[in-house]
Amino acid sequence: MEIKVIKDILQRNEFSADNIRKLAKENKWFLINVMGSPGAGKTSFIKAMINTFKDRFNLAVIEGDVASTIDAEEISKLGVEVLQINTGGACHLVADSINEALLSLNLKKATVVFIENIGNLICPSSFDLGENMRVVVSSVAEGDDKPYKYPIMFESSDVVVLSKIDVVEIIGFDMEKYIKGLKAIKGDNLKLFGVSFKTLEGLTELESYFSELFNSYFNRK
Ligand SMILES: Nc1nc2c(ncn2[C@@H]2O[C@H](COP(=O)(O)OP(=O)(O)OP(=O)(O)O)[C@@H](O)[C@H]2O)c(=O)[nH]1
Ligand SMILES: [Mg+2]
Ligand SMILES: [Zn+2]
Repeated sequence: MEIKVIKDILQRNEFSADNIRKLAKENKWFLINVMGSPGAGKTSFIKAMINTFKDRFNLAVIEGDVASTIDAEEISKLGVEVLQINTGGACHLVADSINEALLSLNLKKATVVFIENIGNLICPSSFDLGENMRVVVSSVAEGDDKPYKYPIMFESSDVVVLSKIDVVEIIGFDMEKYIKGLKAIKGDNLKLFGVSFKTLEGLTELESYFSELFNSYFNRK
């Protein structure tokens, strides 16, 4: 008897991700997959980006959480279109849900879409969402050893946002060790921004990086 095998889950995800890429290209959407541990500062990062860019670009947010609409409510207060995905238990977002979310958001052409992934340093990095870029938000509070312990997440991200730099002293965070660990993974491709979403330290550099990126993607001077 022949045994039927259901198509590999990652292969199916790739198919959906390809669809998203096509859709995004046609509509000139720029999708940013924001990953990181629970509480690392993913929502804080997205809120900071919204405050900086909402008057200059079309923005939208897809919020992924196992449960609740807490983050979506926060984002919605800033006057930006937001859609919540509740995975009900799954520890990462899949391209199928992003596809559906993009269609139901009814986005304008030329929109930056922030996707807040589920708080998790492991499997979200294995699931292609058809995104244009990946940002990992890693906080000082999690410790300076994270690049050593979770290399794949850092390897697969284009930008590392190290948040909570206001508590470096309290935590006893060894910045040199952290950067050494990152460099071992990223080499010269390392784009690291140390920021505090509390004191706003380091935000100017982060904002000018994204400003340049969006301007060139949307062909603006
Ligand atoms: N001191 C300090 N606190 C911060 C900073 N960034 C975020 N926080 C706080 O850390 C907590 C978690 O931040 P969020 O932005 O909600 O983190 P998240 O990654 O979205 O969390 P989940 O969605 O639950 O995974 C909040 O209480 C923030 O106010 C920072 O740079 N410094
Ligand atoms: Mg959040
Ligand atoms: Zn998972």
